[in-house]
Amino acid sequence: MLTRIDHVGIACRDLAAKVVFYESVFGLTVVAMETNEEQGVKEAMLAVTDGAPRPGGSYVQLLEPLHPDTPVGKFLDRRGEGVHHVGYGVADINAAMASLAAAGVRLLDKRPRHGSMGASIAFAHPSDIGGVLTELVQSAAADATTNR
Ligand code: V0V
Ligand code: CO
Repeated sequence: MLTRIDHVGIACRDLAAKVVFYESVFGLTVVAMETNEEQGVKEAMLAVTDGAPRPGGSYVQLLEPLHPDTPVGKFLDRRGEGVHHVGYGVADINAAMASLAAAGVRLLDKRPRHGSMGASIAFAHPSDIGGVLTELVQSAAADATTNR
């Protein structure tokens, strides 16, 4: 079901400062910056790659909450800055969601939502996955492949 690690989501209080840190210390490059009102975040995707960034690659996703009363805002209050979730690539998000539900894992989304860089995403409850908030990601690149 899981084809790759799409991104590691990291909660931070100051997105601009963390972007500068990851760029200067790790030499990463920002490939997208978005505000996602539905998810309550301002976020940056930085490509983790040994060549040119490509669709379907791996990313660090830096997340700053838009308000305290959001998933990332509550996480920062409770646990402070750090790893918030892992996003895994899937070829077919609807099939992956059905498969998780059949295994008794609670989904936090009834249907796929809009994610970074045009992806379709859905979250599964951390309490059912050993304390790891888990995100399914069908990237726009995967969509394009399916439709070809
Ligand atoms: C909460 N818990 C976590 C957690 N957040 N455990 C691991 N990782 C996290 N990030 C624990 C919490 O400590 C509780 O454990 C338990 O889950 C239930 O907590 P709760 O009181 O229900 O907590 P809430 O109200 O903070 O809600 C947590 C959930 C919420 C996971 C339900 O954050 C959510 O719906 N997240 C999905 C959406 C999201 O995270 N969006 C932001 C990223 P104990 O104390 O009972 O043991 S947006 C994104 O990634 C995008 C756009 C993208 O990739 O494209
Ligand atoms: Co994410």
